[in-house]
Amino acid sequence: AAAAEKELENPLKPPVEIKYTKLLINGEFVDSKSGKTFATHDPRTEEVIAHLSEGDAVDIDIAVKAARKAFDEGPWPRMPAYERVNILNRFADLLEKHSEELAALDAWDSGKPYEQALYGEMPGVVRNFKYFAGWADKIHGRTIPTDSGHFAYTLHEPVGVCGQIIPWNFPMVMFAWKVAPALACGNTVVLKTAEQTPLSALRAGALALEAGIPPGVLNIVSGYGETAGAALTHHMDVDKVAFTGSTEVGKKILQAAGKSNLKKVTLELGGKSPFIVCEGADVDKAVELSHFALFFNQGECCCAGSRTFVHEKVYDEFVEKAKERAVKRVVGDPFKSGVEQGPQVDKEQFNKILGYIKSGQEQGARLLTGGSRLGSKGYYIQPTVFADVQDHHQIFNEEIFGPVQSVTKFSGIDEVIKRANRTQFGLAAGIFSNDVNEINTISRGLRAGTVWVNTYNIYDTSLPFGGYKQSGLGREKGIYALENYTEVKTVVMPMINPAW
Ligand code: TXE
Repeated sequence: AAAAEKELENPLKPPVEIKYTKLLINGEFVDSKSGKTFATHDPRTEEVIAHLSEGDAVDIDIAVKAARKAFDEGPWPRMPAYERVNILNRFADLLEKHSEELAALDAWDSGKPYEQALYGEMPGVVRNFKYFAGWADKIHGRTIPTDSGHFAYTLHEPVGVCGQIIPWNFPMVMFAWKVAPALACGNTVVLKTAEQTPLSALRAGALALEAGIPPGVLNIVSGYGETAGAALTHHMDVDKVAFTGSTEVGKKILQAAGKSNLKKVTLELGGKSPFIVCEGADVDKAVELSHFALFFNQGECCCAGSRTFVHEKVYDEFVEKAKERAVKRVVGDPFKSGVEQGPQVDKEQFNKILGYIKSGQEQGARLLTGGSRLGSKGYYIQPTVFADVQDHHQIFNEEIFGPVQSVTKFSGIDEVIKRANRTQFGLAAGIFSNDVNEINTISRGLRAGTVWVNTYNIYDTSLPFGGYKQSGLGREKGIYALENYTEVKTVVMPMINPAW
């Protein structure tokens, strides 16, 4: 039997009032020009939480104009960098102060456990802003010797107006990964949030104003991808687009940049990350870590360890224990303490996941536990484990983005490296081993942007994150993120300037 929804004592009741539902443009909360609204839903009940102003191409254009003005004429890019440091630190402090409220909005809107949002995600959000605030006055170029005897140096200048499009799986974290480096480098931003989770960013936007971020520097437009999102990517006056979402839409964004003004693009896309359990592994620990690698955040994680490769020597024991662990997973109301897994974000994702589960069964993978929805209300799915999954199975190749673990057997290191790399994706990977030679060989052999060894889901602000192959373009976070948000200007002059 799959894990039953457990009724837990001590329901969390965070203070959560929805104060902001309009678009944030030029320092003010305004209605969309069309007057249209859209609803965001509670995935626990499928009921409407709130109606929000729905931005489209017209509103995006107004927001881009505001961002352009703030960039061309406003104080933000030209103030002493130390002032930006102070303002961004103040913003970080306000985010910290309002952590409970922001975490509650994210849990409500997305279905993620409130405790995870509050204790697991909000500290990283705050740290992100502090980290990039720390960079804001340390961005500088080089003095470069030349053959021609000229005096030459580089300036690292902000790119300009940045369009940023984020998904729904980590609303506040994605907000931080995108907005913090862009603002630290002196850019202005038009952020398009995901239609499923628009609430927290607007609240954070109000805090940005309170912190002293000038009008027009951070604009937030709620709305749909095909309208507001696409308008941002096609806009002739947007200098850069940063996107996190599906590989399918990532390709559209690159095309839009090519068709419009060749705006710079960074993409963080889907994944099908391998988690490799080697032969000498402690099976109990390997089971726990691989469980966390896949099931974290309802499996709605771009770097979910969604292909579990287990060495044949430990395979049978692993499979049995992976099933037991999934059965024990606590699924339930994200506002109850101790809940590990809430509902999936929306009906579309819910149906997509159930479709993959069906496909796994039809193609002959062995269903160990789970396999259907949990309860009759809300988008809850039973933690599901398949064993004996084969390389050609659909569930082994496509991103499920749900609580479905696929376990397969391997017998040698060369074999597992080859099979792990046989995918269009290359976002992340996990290795579980106590043999340093094995660890070194596999980590060098894998084509993936992050390799976690005997750990998983570590997202320090200082660590670059991004994908090989169709998992993306560029790296976010850490010092690497600064390159996305700066242009390099080379200045050359004679060493001794001629008298005019
Ligand atoms: O993604 P979309 P969806 C994967 C995951 C999931 C699948 C579909 O496999 O099941 O994608 O999810 C905006 N121009 N990931 O449909 O559509 C959209 O409004 C510009 C992985 O939610 O890519 C939202 O803000 N923007 C992922 C954002 O793009 C467009 C996280 C993401 O939505 C657009 C989410 C367009 N034409 C899903 N169409 C990750 N890498 O973590 C949509 N958008």
